[in-house]
Amino acid sequence: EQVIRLEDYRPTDFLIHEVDLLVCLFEGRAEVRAALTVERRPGSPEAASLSLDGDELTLTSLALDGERLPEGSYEVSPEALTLHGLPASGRFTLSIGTTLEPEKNTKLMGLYRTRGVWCTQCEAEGFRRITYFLDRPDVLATYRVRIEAPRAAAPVLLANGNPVESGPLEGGRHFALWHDPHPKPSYLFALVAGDLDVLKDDFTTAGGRKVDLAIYTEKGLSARSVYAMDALKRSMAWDERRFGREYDLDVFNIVAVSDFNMGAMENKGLNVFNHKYVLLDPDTATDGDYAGVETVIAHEYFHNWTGNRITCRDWFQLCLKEGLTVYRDQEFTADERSRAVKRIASVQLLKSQQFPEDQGPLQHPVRPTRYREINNFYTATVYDKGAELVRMIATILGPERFRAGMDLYFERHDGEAATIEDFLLCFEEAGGRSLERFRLWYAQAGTPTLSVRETYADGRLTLSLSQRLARGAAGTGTEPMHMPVRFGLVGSNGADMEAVPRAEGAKAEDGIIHLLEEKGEVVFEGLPERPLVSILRDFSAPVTLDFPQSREDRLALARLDPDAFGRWRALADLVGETLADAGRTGFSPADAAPVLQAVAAGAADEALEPSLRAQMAALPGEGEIARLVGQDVDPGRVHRARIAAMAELGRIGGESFARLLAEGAGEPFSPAPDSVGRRALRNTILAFVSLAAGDASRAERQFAGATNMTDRLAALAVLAHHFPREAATRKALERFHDTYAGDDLVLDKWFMLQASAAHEDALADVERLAAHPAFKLANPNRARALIGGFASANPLAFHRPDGAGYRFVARMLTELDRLNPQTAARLATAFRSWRSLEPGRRELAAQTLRAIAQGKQISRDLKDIVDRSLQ
Ligand code: HT7
Ligand code: ZN
Repeated sequence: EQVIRLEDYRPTDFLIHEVDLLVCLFEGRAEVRAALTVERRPGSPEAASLSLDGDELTLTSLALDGERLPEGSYEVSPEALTLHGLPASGRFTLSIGTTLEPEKNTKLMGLYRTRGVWCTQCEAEGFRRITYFLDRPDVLATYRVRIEAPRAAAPVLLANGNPVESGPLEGGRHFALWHDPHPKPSYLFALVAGDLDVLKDDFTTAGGRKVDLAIYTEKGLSARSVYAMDALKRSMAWDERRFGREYDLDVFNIVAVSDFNMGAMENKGLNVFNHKYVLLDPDTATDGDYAGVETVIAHEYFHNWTGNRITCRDWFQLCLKEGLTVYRDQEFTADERSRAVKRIASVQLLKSQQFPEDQGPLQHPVRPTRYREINNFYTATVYDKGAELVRMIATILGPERFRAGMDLYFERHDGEAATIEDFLLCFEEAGGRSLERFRLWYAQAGTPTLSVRETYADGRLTLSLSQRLARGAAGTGTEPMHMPVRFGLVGSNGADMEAVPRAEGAKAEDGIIHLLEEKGEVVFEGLPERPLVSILRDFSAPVTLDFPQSREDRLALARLDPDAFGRWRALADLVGETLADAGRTGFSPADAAPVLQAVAAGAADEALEPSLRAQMAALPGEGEIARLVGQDVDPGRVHRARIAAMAELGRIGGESFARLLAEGAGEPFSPAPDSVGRRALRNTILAFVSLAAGDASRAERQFAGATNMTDRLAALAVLAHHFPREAATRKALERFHDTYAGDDLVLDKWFMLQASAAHEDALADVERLAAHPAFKLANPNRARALIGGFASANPLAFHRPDGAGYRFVARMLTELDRLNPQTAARLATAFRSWRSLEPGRRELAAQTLRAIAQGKQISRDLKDIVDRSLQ
């Protein structure tokens, strides 16, 4: 099996300057004619052949400057079209004809058809499924695209860039011509043709360019894209304000489709979205969906500069665009909503998704150095840890110098395919600070442990810090890295103390300790009292914190820390440790009481914004608790411990929770942050209170009376998860299904909710759902709802001690793999933490993984994940 290595990177021997594409769409087939303006790169060998990538293509014609190429001057293999004896200098035109069958393309890469709509997905290597090409990100060309299609099936014809011309053709067909003046790599190519509804608007940039905005959806759904349009306009304005980045075409089009492998795609001027991240209204979408739409709309828009104008030299540099763009979308949400709430949500995501990846067999550095299948590297490490690294650069340099570094990056590399080295150099130059110890973060995989010890006597506080990185599955280095550690010293009055530190082996300035070596020490003198040490504020480095701070100090910080993130972290760490203990040895109400009381107090604290109260109230998920348990995890015990803690919390919250529930009932829906926060708080509490009382009636009432999907689904979740056998639950599930039977996005929720319901009959339920007429394995959202809901969100059932949960998932993945390897591979990562299970389950999981690996027709995507999981 071929391994691609960073060290083997070489520029191409040929440049492609222009691409002229004619795409003719017919029922059942597409014909593509590409005219490529090519030139041998000055200095490259005259004898070098040109090897163009191809995948599942049928070559129908081939010409050089209009002359058919003779036999023997080219070869065609399943992966390439290789041309020999091409001109030594000057530009020449290669004309290539191919045919494809979009209707049969279930991989959803290249040109495919979804609900009658033709659309493309080219990242990472999909363009080679449309025509033969140098399908790699460092080959930048301008594109002119003519689409011809039947007008009835496809009145809307879209491609990248600006529209040039359109008109009728014979036989009920028509055409549209598009031109994108910005040189781009092939992975940003897109076209869409279909019968779509549209929502239109416009935006005028700071420089005075009027941009026509349009969001295309399947028929009858455009009223649901109003919020997405609003999010788009806010994103455009924010990028101008915060980063000085303006949009650069006359149109910006978004198309929402039903069948899509990921969330969305940032194709130049023509973003294609999974409709889950566009379509919303209060009756069908939850507050979480609203947040998701806002984030993904912003993320794809921000790629216009970080990804499109400046792209990646090769796929090893993926974090250059993805980590940076996640950082930018996180900052957007922080500015638009609440900084503390957004930071907590990002840290929760990092810990629940990236930490297990970084601590298990799928570990890889933020910039990997080898891969077998690039699609498997769109990971939490590249995206979310990648964003943390950008955040650390901003922390190290401070806001002004960080902005200067970004400005230099945009100025210096606009129109180029860049590397992480290029990026870091901009910050070193503009920031005037060496990032030598920092750049190791990109190369060294794993979550470092930051140990902190404090001693205090006579007004003198000493903080001793040390860092350690264990070598993991990736086998990368373990050198000390530059760790910015934000901190505060909190007095008993709840205010930060002013204290000037002295440091050795570390630097301390502006509330940040810079740990550059393995060990460092910081001393504060003349303190009026022993402070509460609020460490790693803002989660300023993605580390595991080892700080044996007393429970009393942490409970005090959870009440007093003037930094909202610090309050949450102190409490969340205590809750995590308490539940990890319970997951090892069983839940003890007496041991947990002080911590759960603090949780209830956080939930009730009216000085905090509602979303933050909801975050203070939420308990970590079972996956996160299992990670904290560490070794020999029994997922059944973890589940029982968490449920017991929820019920106990409901008892402790008592009257105060009942009041919160009663006060909010009937609040009208609004997507504004405070309203969202109040719903989140009430719905978190609803589960606690219902469990404490062993009574489903509150949830039943909420379900029946809900005026929005957030409250309706939260109530249904309480019923399905905690009262699975009650007749009321069955009736509610049926009613939900019947009400929304024609709505795919809501039906996904119905599948997901049941797949993730932890109870003894869960596997039988999921098997039944897999045979439900509305279950479609070929639709990624539906497959993710059922298989992902079960394998990743239902640890109790997935990890059944008899291994039947594993075997069910293996069967489904093997079937899915034949249709859509990329989605199958992604879902298979649910097995990634199998080594930390107790021995019985560990062996069964390993057996299942080995059985998948031995499957006769296994794809490269799935095999790569399974092999690496087993290594
Ligand atoms: N850059 C996009 C990644 C993506 C993708 C990758 C592989 C296969 C299908 C895909 N669809 C989208 C999304 C993003 O990060 O913005
Ligand atoms: Zn992205």
